[in-house]
Amino acid sequence: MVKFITLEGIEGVGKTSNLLFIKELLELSGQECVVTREPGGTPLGEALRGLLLSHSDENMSADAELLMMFAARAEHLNKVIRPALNNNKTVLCDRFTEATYAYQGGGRQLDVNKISNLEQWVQGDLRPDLTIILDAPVEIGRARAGKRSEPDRIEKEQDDFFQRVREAYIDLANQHPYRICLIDASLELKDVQKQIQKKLIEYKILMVNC
Ligand code: Z5A
Repeated sequence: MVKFITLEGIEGVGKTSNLLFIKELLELSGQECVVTREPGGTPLGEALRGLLLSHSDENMSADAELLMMFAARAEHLNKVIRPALNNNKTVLCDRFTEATYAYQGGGRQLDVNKISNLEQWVQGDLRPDLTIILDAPVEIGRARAGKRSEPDRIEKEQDDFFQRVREAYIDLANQHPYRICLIDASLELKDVQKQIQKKLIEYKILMVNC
C-alpha cells in the first residue's frame, strides 16, 4: 500500500503548491495525511535547514552539506516519518533523499556511493513508495521562484548547477521507474494537477476520479 509519497524537482517547479493539492485529494478520499518537508520537519531539522540555506561568509564544504542533510533526515525519520507510517498515516514530504542524489550528487558532483552509504545507514530499507518529480526547464523554475523571494544559499548557484540537478532527477526516474515518475511541470498548474491525479489513480492511491 502506498503510504510514503515525496515531491521533488528543481526550485520553483511547484512542489509546495502540488503537495497541498495532493493532500486535499487524499483527505477528500478519507486518508489521514502528515505533510512535512526536508531539510526540516523537526525542531533540529529546521535549525539545520536555517544553517544550510542561510548565507554566511564561511564557505560550507560539500561533505558538510551532505552530512547535515542526512543528520536532519535521521531526526525526521525517527520523530515524524516512521511514527506516522506506523500509525497508518500517509506521509507527504516536500523533498527527501532523491533531492540529495540530485543536489549533492548531481549539482555538487559528490560521489554517489557516499550518498547511497548514508541512505542505507540512515534509512535501512525504507524508501518512498512514490516519488513525483516535477520536471521543467531550469529557466521556468527559476523565473517562478524568482518572483517570490530572495534566493537562499543554494538558490544562488548558477544555471549549470541546476541543469545538473535536473539531469540527475531524470536519471533517477529512469533508474527506478516503478517508484519514481516524472511529471511535466512546465504546463499550466491545472494541467500539472491533472497529470498528478492520473498518477495517483494509477498507483491506486486514489480509487476514484474525485
Ligand atoms: N536540498 C538539498 O540540496 N539536498 C537535500 O537533500 C534536500 C534539499 C532535502 C530546500 O528548498 C533547498 O534544499 C533546495 C534543495 C536543497 N534548494 N534549492 N534550490 P525548498 O524545497 O524548501 O525550496 P525550493 O526548492 O527553493 O522550492 P520552492 O522555491 O519553494 O519551489 P516549489 O515549492 O517547487 O514551488 P512553489 O512554491 O509551489 O511555486 C513557485 C511559484 O510558482 C508560486 O508562485 C506558484 O504559484 C507558481 N507555480 C507553481 N506551479 C506553477 C505552474 N504550473 N504554472 C505557473 N506558476 C506556477
